[in-house]
Amino acid sequence: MPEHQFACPSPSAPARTAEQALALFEQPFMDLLWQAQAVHRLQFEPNQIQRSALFSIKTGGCSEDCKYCSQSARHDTPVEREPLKPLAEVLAAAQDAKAKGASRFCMGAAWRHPKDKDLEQVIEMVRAVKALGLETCLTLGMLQPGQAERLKLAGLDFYNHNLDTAADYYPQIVSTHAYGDRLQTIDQVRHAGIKICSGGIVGMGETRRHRAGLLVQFANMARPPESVPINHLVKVPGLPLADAEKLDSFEFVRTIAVARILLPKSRIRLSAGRHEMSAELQALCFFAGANSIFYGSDLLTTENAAPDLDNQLFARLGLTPV
Ligand code: SAM
Ligand code: DTB
Ligand code: SF4
Repeated sequence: MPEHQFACPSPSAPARTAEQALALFEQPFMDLLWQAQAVHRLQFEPNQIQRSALFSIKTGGCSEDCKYCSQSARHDTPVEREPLKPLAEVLAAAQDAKAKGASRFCMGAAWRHPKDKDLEQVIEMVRAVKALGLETCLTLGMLQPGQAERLKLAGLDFYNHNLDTAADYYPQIVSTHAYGDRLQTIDQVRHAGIKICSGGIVGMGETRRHRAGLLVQFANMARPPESVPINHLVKVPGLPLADAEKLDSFEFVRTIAVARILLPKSRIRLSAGRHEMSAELQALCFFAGANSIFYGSDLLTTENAAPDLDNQLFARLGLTPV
């Protein structure tokens, strides 16, 4: 079976095909949004949004060549390398995020994979952040056998590891690791009993079929990710994708809606790129089924929408935090 087909379709649901997902995309916009909103209301409280704070615990200097990433050592971007942050700094950021209203704290490191000695320090961070009463999430790159189990023992709630795009487009975006490596880490996380956060990026020059292919990968997992971040490419100067054509906003909303329909039980997170989106576009994304955001003035190396503006938007739309 080629790698981009489905390793483990759910025993209870028939495998979805990219053609079926494309048919969803191709519906009239209003029909698609109506359907997505109906699915959303069956599974979730319709006016509640979950908020995750994001914090870079180790920045830049990554060995990988992901064309969208400002932290790759292979691209000449304005990002300065920084070593693993001390525990006290991470804890202060987590306390601040909690005070502002985040329910989850996601710590990201620009690694191909964590070394065992680094993992020991990260485990201390997970323990300390959890003790504040926050949910914890890590994104550290690929995991070696046994590492997911150590993170589970430390009490980690979520591990983020995105597939980013369809399997057949991935080699055009990353050459230093393979799609199969990403799938393997996701499998290890699932088997260790940690919840999965996995999504992708749009606006990288991919086709609608690629966007459909990414979503179908998740839909056909035996247990789809609990959390699915949909990022819009942030065009950092110096990236190989810095001049990628902007994705049409309605196509972005369609992607959220198809994600909601194919992944009815997953929280869909309106992720990177929100800074550039109008309040009206974000409201359409929420109507299409997005029910989570990254909350806080920074993402990893780029700006996020300001928390004050987010809170004003929530008030205008009658949305409440989880
Ligand atoms: N190194 C780890 C990895 O690759 O999984 C964790 C960090 S990596 C920055 C996490 C995710 O951020 C990527 O998988 C990608 O989806 C997202 N991301 C990175 N740069 C981005 C950008 N310029 N625009 C939108 N999303 C981006
Ligand atoms: C995810 O899907 N998006 C976040 C998080 N998971 C780690 C990262 C977004 C990064 C945006 C570009 C930057 O700030 O470097
Ligand atoms: Fe960026 Fe992660 Fe790729 Fe490294 S592995 S270049 S941090 S996306």
